Amino acid sequence: MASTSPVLNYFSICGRGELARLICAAGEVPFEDKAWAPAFEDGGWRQGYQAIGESHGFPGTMPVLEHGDVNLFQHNAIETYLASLSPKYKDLTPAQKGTDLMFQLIKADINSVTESLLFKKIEPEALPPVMEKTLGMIEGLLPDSGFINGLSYPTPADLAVMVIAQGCMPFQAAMTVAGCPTWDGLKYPKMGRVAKEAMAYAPVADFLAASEHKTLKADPFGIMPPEYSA
Ligand SMILES: N[C@@H](CCC(=O)N[C@@H](CS)C(=O)NCC(=O)O)C(=O)O
Repeated sequence: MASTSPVLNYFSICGRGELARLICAAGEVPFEDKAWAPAFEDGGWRQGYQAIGESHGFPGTMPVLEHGDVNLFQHNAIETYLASLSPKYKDLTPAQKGTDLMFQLIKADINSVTESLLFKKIEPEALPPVMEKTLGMIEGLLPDSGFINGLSYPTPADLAVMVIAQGCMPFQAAMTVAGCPTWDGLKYPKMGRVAKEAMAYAPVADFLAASEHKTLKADPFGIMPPEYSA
């Protein structure tokens, strides 16, 4: 294994990078958070980031993880790799690891559909029925108390729920545009609880407090109401 810390290259928003950051924070994996700021300029992604992925033979997208000889794109692969480095997560059971990946992929699906709204590939009216079905399904999977894998600390599954429930771009930003935001935790109380308890877990709370660009809640398009960031 590389002796240096992994370097995560991603835009200074939540998106496909925040769960990797949170896995490092909660999983106690020291990493370098190379956040590309500002993420947007002149109405689009700020240019130049393509060279990072392309230098490794990947598409010119982010996130890209660099760790010694290991270079990865595809955000779920990056998340799982980082979890495998974690002293807290590397020895989870196959069932716990499978559950983590399932929630990571649910989060990825929600990323895709909410991003489609913000990039105007779907109309706002299309989002609420999709969210109702998907978020209702997540709510039904969550425990009444404690974390998803039954441990005293959040695993990637809980952190994925936290990203869906509290992350601005594109999750809550798109839901807000479509009139179905859920960050207040009222409609889906179990999601709200898991997200809040994951955020309160000390290593996560410390990461959020120290996060230079406040990437979880960064709102570059000014979509969210003031109460969201309060
Ligand atoms: N399949 C890749 C997709 C990565 C991706 O589309 N990243 C977006 C940001 S979330 C990006 O780099 N967009 C800029 C572009 O496509 O040029 C993954 O899951 O990581």
